[in-house]
Amino acid sequence: MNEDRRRGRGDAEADPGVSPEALEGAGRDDATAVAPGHRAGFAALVGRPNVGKSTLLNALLERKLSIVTPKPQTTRHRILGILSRPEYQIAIVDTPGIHDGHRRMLNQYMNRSAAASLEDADVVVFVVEALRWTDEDERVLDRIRRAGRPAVLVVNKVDRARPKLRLLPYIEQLTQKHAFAEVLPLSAMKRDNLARLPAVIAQQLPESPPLFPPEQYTDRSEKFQAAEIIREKLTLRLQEELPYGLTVEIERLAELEDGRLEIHAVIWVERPGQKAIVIGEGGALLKEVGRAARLDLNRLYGRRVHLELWVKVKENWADSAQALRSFGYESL
Ligand SMILES: Nc1nc2c(ncn2[C@@H]2O[C@H](COP(=O)(O)OP(=O)(O)OP(=O)(O)O)[C@@H](O)[C@H]2O)c(=O)[nH]1
Ligand SMILES: [Mg+2]
Repeated sequence: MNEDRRRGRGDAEADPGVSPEALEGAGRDDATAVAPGHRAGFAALVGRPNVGKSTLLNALLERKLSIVTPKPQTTRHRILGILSRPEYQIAIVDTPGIHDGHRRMLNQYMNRSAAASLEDADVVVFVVEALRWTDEDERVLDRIRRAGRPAVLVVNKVDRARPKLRLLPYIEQLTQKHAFAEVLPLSAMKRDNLARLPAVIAQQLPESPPLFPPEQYTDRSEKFQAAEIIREKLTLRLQEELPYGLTVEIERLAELEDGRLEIHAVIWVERPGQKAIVIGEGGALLKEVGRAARLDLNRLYGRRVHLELWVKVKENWADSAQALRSFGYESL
């Protein structure tokens, strides 16, 4: 690898032996040339629900891109996060947790989109929870075996593992199940042992120039992220089955004369009874959700947001192909 070439302009300027002409040349090279041996490709984060895939994506990108809640089946779409470094570019795909036992069309969509990401990836990052192994994990591993892709095993939530000594036999058992390219115990939440993961993933990618412009960090629009933020706040506050029966649609996004951004969002629920629960006593729950969402939206758009929320009913939308399509759950 040509270290001089990869060195930033700042380093060269600090070197008194470098002429101004040479500095000009170095600047141009850095802007256009791809480092020799540069790697690029797709890495899919897969696993059963709630193991911490979205937390891991956000931690790797050091920004909140994918929503996170303590409830399973939070992520419903593939979400791409792009990590660009001089030596590699990893297109990391967060996927819905692969799950059993739910027969609705929405669940099928979620599982299909996770499976498609797994099959299309250059490398699979199989995320499991430290000291836990369930039938659902086993079935995800089956899919990984069938896809025949190189797989890195991430044992997440090690901060919670007690006693720590049990981690070794746990990991030993998993490595006997499959020939993982690498095994990494870490904590996505605490960022423990996270630093090595990008290079470990990149090692499994083909040599290739970058696939995306270096400044691009996702393929998802701000509008998509806005709807997700509202769904996250609802999911955090609603109990039991309700979060699974709602979806959020941004109906209007417009700039106001005072420079604020006006966002109108519709929260679609499946039954009239659910509407009252989402609104809450005297509108209290909706107000609280709106307040929490607005804080994140201000940050997302870098300016003040005026948010209005409506709750509407579309009977059994999660089982209607047409409704799913219109809400952005593309059929695969
Ligand atoms: N203690 C601990 N909790 C974590 C860690 N990583 C994630 N969590 C928590 O686990 C829960 C689920 O995290 P998510 O990132 O939403 O999990 P997911 O795999 O994306 O879940 P789905 O989208 O439902 O498939 C959240 O409450 C996270 O805060 C970790 O390293 N340690
Ligand atoms: Mg998720």
